[in-house]
Amino acid sequence: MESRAAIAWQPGRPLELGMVRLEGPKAGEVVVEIKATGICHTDDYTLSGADPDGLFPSILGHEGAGIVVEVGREVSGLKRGDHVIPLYLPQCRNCPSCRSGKTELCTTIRTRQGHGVMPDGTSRFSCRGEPLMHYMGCSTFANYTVLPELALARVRDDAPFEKICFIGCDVTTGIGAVVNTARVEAGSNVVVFGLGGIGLNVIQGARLAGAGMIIGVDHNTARKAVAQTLGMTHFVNSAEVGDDLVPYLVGLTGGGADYSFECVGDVKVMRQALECCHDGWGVSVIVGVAGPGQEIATRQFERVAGRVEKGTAFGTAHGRTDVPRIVDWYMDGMINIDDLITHILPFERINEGFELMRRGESIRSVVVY
Ligand code: NAD
Ligand code: AHE
Ligand code: ZN
Repeated sequence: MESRAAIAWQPGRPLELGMVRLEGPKAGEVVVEIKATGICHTDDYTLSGADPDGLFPSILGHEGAGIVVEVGREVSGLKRGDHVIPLYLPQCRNCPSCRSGKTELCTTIRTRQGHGVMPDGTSRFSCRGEPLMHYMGCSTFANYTVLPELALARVRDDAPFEKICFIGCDVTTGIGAVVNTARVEAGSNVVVFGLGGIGLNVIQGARLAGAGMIIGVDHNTARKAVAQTLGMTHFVNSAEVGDDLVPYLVGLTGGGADYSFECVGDVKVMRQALECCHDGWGVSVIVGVAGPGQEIATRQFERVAGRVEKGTAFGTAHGRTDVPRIVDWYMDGMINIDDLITHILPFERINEGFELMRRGESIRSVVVY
């Protein structure tokens, strides 16, 4: 079949819109008509050429929502017409990692996804006879895409695609970082570095967890108002505080944060996030993705003093189980997605969505097909 797609032919160049060929589903696979997709910072990281795992030419996009239009043989849990959210971290429920219950990093098809191909080692996309690579196993910048059944979360039919696509990455990652990775307890003091799509979802996760102080740190004061509506209790302008940021935060929290979250992708901020934690028990969660090969510098004493650093991918969520629940939370009014989607653009304006993100003018742009 034919699919409209935004093709990343080369790093550092705008996406080229055109028609691509999509092969039908193989065993265990499903064709999804993508109705809406968010543009995530990570898509831009890969498009920039900085991502060591980036492959070209490819079809980017990993934050989508759509409808199943065709199922391959051996697909047992999905049928035509089901509403789904693609999962860049699948959940097979059977590999050693899934069975451990300790990690979200399902290993069944991870290597293939990282290499831009489907589980059988081939791509389903091509353009003028040239194969195009899949991206994070999702490729939601095409209005028809193929995914393995185990990389799709089935969700309720009445949830709006242009809102719930955001749950395919930032919402689940941000809220999951709080409730799954850190397991923040009620009354805890929380510091959130970076108030973009991720940090704002960490803030609403902290509110859901019943955190006490929820401190947001950013140099972009335009994020203060929306962060307050989501539950931020204190705003710290990192540009104004400057080099004294860590002691300032330790003072503000009365000894250090119980939990901090790095939602920027900057190794210097990761250091600040660790060092502003309370000694003896403070936990710092790294959500941001820094440049290739970068290292976090800190005094080893920070660890001796009991501060702990953890990372999280997709908020330590088990996608097929957790994503439908988060869709319910949105539909029940427990979480706010509407105020975070600042721009809804037609597919033809997808490159404008990248520009809005680079200029810090959007929180999240969503493209509808
Ligand atoms: P974003 O660009 O929308 O937001 C980043 C925010 O950080 C902005 O508000 C910016 O003003 C602020 N900022 C920049 N420098 C700062 C500094 N020195 N101190 C404080 N604030 C600063 O990005 P996003 O979409 O929220 O994503 C954040 C990071 O999370 C990215 O690195 C992204 O790739 C990563 N990410 C990780 C996962 C995961 O599973 N681990 C999932 C999605 C995104
Ligand atoms: N390829 C990058 C790392 C990218 C990365 O960390 N990706 C996150 C998701 S970001 C979504 O916006 C992730 O979940 N990774 C898990 C995995 O299995 O890769 C680099 O810098 O090397
Ligand atoms: Zn993402």
